[in-house]
Amino acid sequence: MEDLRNKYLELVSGAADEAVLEELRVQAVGKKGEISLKMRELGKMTPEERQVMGPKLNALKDEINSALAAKKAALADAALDARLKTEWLDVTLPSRTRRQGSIHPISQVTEEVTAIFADMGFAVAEGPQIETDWYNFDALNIPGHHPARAEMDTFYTHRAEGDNRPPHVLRTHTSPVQIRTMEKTGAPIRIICPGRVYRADYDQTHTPMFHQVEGLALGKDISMANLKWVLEEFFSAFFGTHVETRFRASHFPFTEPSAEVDIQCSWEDGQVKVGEGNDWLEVLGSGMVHPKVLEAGGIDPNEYQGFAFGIGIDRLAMLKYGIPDLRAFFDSDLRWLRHYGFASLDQPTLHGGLAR
Ligand code: 2NL
Repeated sequence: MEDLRNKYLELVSGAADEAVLEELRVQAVGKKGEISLKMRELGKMTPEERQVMGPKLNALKDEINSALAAKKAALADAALDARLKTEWLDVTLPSRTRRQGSIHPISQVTEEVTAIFADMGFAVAEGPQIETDWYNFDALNIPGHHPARAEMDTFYTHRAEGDNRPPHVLRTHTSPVQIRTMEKTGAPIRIICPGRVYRADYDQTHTPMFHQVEGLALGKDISMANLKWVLEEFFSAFFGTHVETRFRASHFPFTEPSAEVDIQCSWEDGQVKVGEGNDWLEVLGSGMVHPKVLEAGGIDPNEYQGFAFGIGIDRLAMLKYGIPDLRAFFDSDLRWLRHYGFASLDQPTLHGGLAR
């Protein structure tokens, strides 16, 4: 037994790693280990022999287990020491600079517009970007043969083969949201509908997706005069200076009468400035909601009337922030945005540099 003890204590003390230790444990005190086999022999002994050998074997088993545990701890300590010697950390290094994001000008302008109209009692309404042709066209008194409904101008979805229902469209304006709101809440109504709209158009001044905000005010006696006041109030607040507006007679299928609205501006060295000078810039379409459109929204045109208008948000953003090129919005090139005062710019970072 003394041999057994010496053998295992020596092996344990010389073990190089945990795997070797585990092998030794199995070999010595595992179910079929040497010590365990010896313990099994106890049954064949006389009671006297057993009384001597039993405690001795148990003590040996405990001793080997303790030696295994102690060696395991020693190996772990040594491993940690080795790591501490090779791994090091320079806590005086400056932290990594993190690029700072910033709000996109389209989002910012949408928020600005929303806040100004909210002050005048307009709520925000939203709706689907994939619409039925009823909500996008028919309800707005846009007839089937109207050029806006041609494949050339509008994105249509495809139906499965044999499905003869009319295809859905990517909404070409946010007016469908206004029809849906009329149906849902009835009059009176005071809402704006900002959001993405889609037209099959792509050149220097058009992108297939752009942003629009439409407004709708319905009541017993809402007039063109209210429209003019609301728009002047809006443009003055948005551009931070009094802005004159000019109404020109126009035509839309969904309004009667209809007006295109210009804002006062000056041109200098190819730069446009809003709210001064003697030039005019066309910025929106508007009018009194057509009785057929009210009917389509479930509202009695003999009881209610009101105005509607539509403005391009991208255009507003370009005007306000002097952005001459749509690429700034859609190329995701931060250099463009930064150039126009967006993008995080020159916000100091913790270590005194500028965010890049
Ligand atoms: C434009 C034209 C306009 C409307 C949008 C509208 C919506 C309903 C009923 C009547 Cl539900 N009208 N929206 C009205 C006139 C013009 O937008 O050229 N926008 C840039």
